[in-house]
Amino acid sequence: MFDKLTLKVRDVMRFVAGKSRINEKNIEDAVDAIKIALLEADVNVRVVRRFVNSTVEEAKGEKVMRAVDPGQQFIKIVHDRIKAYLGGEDQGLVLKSTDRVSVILMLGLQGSGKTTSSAKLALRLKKEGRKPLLAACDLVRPAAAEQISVLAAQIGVPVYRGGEGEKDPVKILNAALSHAKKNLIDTVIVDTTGRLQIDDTMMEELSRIKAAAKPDELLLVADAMTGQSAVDIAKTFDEKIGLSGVILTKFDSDTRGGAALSLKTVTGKPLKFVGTGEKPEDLELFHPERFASRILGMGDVVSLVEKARQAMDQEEALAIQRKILKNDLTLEDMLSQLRAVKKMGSVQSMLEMIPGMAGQVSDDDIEKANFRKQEVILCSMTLKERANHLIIGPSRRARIARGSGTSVAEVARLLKQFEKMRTMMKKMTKMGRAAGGAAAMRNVMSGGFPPDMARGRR
Ligand SMILES: Nc1nc2c(ncn2[C@@H]2O[C@H](COP(=O)(O)OP(=O)(O)O)[C@@H](O)[C@H]2O)c(=O)[nH]1
Ligand SMILES: [Mg+2]
Repeated sequence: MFDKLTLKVRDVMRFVAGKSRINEKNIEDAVDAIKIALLEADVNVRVVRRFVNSTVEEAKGEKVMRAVDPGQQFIKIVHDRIKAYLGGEDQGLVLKSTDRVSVILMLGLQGSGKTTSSAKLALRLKKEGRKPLLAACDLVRPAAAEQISVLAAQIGVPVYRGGEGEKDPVKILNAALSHAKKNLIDTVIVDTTGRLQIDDTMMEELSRIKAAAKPDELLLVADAMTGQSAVDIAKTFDEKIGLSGVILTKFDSDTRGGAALSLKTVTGKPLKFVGTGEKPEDLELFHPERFASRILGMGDVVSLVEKARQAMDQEEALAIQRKILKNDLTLEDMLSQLRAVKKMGSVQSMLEMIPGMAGQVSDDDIEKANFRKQEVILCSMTLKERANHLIIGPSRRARIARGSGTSVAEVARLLKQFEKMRTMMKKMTKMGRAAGGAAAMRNVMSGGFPPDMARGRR
């Protein structure tokens, strides 16, 4: 996600942060480089133009030129602007209280990921303690009802299907709604028919479904990989049907991120969720703040800790969080994190969240990093060694290498990497502590950039 953009923008940021003085020329050069990066990321041209004009204007203002640290000020401006283009604040679902039935209508073209996303949302709501029902209102594709039933069984959510030969989605919808009322269901997620292209028949059918459903949320499901066309589709659906938000799917495969960056400005509709894989768990609430930090290469400790929390049990995650803050992370923690990473699935997405790693890792690097090997090395250490890495001298290193079937160099590399991780955490902590703990860490990420992080030093 945003891989190339992140790399480019980081270069610019590093260049600017290194300047003790900023003049109009510096600013223009920097903004120009960002402009090219944005265009290459397939961001809408008009959006780029607006971004450039407003950033230059603000950056040339008194505040930046006269600031004690103008580089930091400039970076903050870019960060806040990217955050605003990504939609500003987090936008979750707006549903009724659980004593009534809320309806979520899923719209979009065929293959965009509607059915998958319906199941993902259902699972998410179930985890939040709601009682969702999936309504299979895609009657055009023969296998559609079957597909949603399989997914529903997988996540343990009920599904409502019409009878054999039923041709009218509105009938099924109405039946599903009364079924929901009788069965203490509080949220009905309606999967609809998509076509390969927007056409009048589809829009008419959706209008009828909308009128019957009186939805609380009208979500467009669009494929992020289609870039600007996802934004155009959102615009059309909003004009014809009306949307409350967008889910961008296949975010895991979209390296450019142009759709996410253009959507809010072009359509005025918020990006609420992103699909990050094919499994029912692979749906994330979209956090503009965190993505802005990620694009600037600041990593994203908040997401990291939260994601780890899902994979580890709560206790363990809290303990690690506490350790990060106290800076007494051990090799033992590294081992449990490695194992958590394996549980989490995508190593790439995990690494992207680590400060300084964003845009630095390719799949190739991940191969080289060889997580399994690291796990074996860590397992060949004694508990005492894992509790205190400082006792691991040359002879212990040799023993660990022998025991794990690796080389002394590989053991050394792991230890070095661990040191690096600790140093990085220490930097994060310093700024966190100075401003008062973990909550402040979040603030720091949104505003006051610590100088060495913004410079991208590791
Ligand atoms: N990698 C990836 N694949 C996805 C995602 N969402 C959906 N898919 C895949 O896209 C294909 C089409 O999804 P489907 O839900 O059937 O689309 P629909 O026609 O709109 O209902 C399926 O193969 C899904 O597994 C996602 O977020 N990431
Ligand atoms: Mg479908």
